[in-house]
Amino acid sequence: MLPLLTRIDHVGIACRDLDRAIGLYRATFGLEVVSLEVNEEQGVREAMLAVGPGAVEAAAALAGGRPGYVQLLEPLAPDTPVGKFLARRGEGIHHVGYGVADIEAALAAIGGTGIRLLDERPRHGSMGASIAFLHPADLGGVLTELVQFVSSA
Ligand code: V0V
Ligand code: CO
Repeated sequence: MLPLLTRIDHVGIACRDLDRAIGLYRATFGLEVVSLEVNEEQGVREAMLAVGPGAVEAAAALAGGRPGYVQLLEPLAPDTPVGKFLARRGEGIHHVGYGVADIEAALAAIGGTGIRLLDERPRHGSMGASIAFLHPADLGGVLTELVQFVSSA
């Protein structure tokens, strides 16, 4: 069961203009968008940019079908988690997402330590993953996301 966190899945970055942010990461680092989604429940339009050697292909062997990502997040409205974050702190790192093997078991274990769960049950995340958030005030000011990726293979 331990350690609960199997890998770093993504770094979530809040931005005001998603297309501009994608352009910046492409021009600066040569990163490409592998998924672009609107997630109404989370209040975001988000892009996943794969990071790593031969990111998408090589990751099949390295990380069970999922490489590391930069997740660029644009709010759908001001009254959303990312919209409020931008108003309060401006653009920048919003959260860190970690891979877990079994998100229900991880939530039960982490909840048992007293860390506040923002999601008692997993929700729908990017590229078909199951996700759940942990309260930043209980984790040194870092909004932390658990990600269980279910391979379609
Ligand atoms: C807010 N705070 C943060 C924070 N957002 N601290 C660190 N990192 C963040 N991202 C702090 C804020 O500075 C305040 O601290 C306090 O929390 C309350 O802030 P607030 O503006 O009143 O915001 P709340 O309380 O309405 O909501 C904050 C939380 C909320 C974290 C509870 O944003 C939330 O539930 N987030 C989880 C969902 C989410 O973020 N979804 C978007 C990503 P002080 O000043 O009181 O000390 S979606 C995603 O990643 C997907 C789809 C995916 O990966 O697949
Ligand atoms: Co995320």
